[in-house]
Amino acid sequence: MKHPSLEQNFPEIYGILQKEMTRQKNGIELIPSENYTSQAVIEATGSHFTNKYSEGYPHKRYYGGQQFTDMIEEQAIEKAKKIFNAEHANVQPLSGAVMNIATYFALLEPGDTILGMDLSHGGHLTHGHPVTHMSKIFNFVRYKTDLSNDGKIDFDNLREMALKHKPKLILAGFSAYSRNLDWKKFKEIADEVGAITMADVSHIGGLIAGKVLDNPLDFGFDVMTTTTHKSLRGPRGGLILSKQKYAKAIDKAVFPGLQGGPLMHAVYAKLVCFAEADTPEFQTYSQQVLKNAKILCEELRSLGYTPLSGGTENHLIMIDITKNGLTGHEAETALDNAGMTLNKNMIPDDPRKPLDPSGIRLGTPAITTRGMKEIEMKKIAHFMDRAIRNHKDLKALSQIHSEITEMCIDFPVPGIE
Ligand code: DSN
Repeated sequence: MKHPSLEQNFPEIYGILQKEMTRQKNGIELIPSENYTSQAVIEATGSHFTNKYSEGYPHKRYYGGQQFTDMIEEQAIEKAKKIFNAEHANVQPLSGAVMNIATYFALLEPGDTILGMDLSHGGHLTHGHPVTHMSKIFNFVRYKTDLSNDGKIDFDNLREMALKHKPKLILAGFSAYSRNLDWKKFKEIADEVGAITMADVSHIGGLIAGKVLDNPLDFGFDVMTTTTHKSLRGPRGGLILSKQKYAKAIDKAVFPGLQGGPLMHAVYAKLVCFAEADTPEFQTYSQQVLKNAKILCEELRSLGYTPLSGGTENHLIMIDITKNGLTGHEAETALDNAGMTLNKNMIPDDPRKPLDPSGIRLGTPAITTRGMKEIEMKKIAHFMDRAIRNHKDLKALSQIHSEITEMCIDFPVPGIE
C-alpha cells in the first residue's frame, strides 16, 4: 500500500507550510533567539523516531524496542558533554522552560531563595517572574543592571543582595542583554555565600559551543542550561549540563519528576545539531555572528539609534526606540511590513507596558546562517532606518520589502529553494 504524502492528503494544510517557507525565504530574520536549522536537522526532526516511546534513560527504559533510541541518546549525551566540556548532560528537556524548572526542582526545596536577573533588565520569565508558577514555589529575588555604567550588571549590588538574602542558588543568564557575563565574579559571590551556581546560556549556547564566548562551566559553575534552537541552531528543545555530583538529581527531576516520554525525534535532531556544532565550520559561523552584530549595531548607532548597554559583545542588540519617536510595538509592526522580523522588548525599568514597551531587540544568528556578512549588515541597518522613518507609509514599507526579497535571493535558507 502506498501512503500519500502530506501534499497529496491535505493540500490546504500543506499550503500553509509553503507560505511559511516563502515568508522565511523572502524576509530578514532578526529575532535573536531564532535561527535556520540545517536540512540535516530538519530531516532528523521529521524522522520516524517520533513514533517511539522511550520513558527512562539509556538501558533503563520502561518500554521495549530501544536499541536505536539508546544509541542516539547516548551519542547525544557524549557529544553535548564534549562541546560544552561538561561532566554530565541530560538531553531530554522538551523546552527551555522545562529545563529550567527541572533544574530548580533538582537542586532546591520549595521555599528556597534564588537570586536571578530582573526581567526588564534582561532576565527571563522562567527566572522567577511573578506571573510564573515557579515564583509561587521558590522565593526569587532579583538583581539589576547599572544604568549609569552602560547597563552592565551591578556586581556590588548583586553581592549585597547575596549577603542579605543568602540564596541557595545564584542564577546568571538572560534573554535580552548584550554584554558578556563575568562568570568569575558570579562564582566568587556564590562561593562567598555558599550558593549553587546556575547559568542559563540559552541565547549564547551556540556561541559557547562555537568557542567565541566563555563557558561558565570552565569557571566552576555547577549547572548550565541552554535551549538547542537559538544560536546552537538545532531543533527546539532544552539541554542541562552539570557537574557529575548533580547528575542523579537532575536526571530524576527531568524524568519522572517533570516529563513523561522524551521526544526522541528531537533527541535525534539534537545529536545532529551537536555533531554540527563540533566542527570548524560552526566556529567560523559563530565568529561571524559576533562580527555581524557589532557592525549592525555600529551602523544603527551612526544612523541615530541608541544601543542599550553601550553596544554589543554577543549576538544581540537592544535599542530604546522611543528616542526615535516610536514605541516598540510601532517599530515591530513597521519592520514586519517591510520584511524584517524582530521583537518589541522591555528596557530596564521600562515605564511602558510589556505589549507596547520602549525597546526593540534584534540579533544576527539567523542572517549569518544565510551567509550574510558585513556589507549586508550595513544594508539591513539602512533598510531598518528607512522603515522606521517611513513607519506610517505602507507603500514605502512595501517597496523596502521588495528590495529585501531581491537581496535575499543570493542568501538561500537551508532546505528552501
Ligand atoms: N523566547 C525566548 C527569547 O526570545 O529570548 C526565550 O524564551
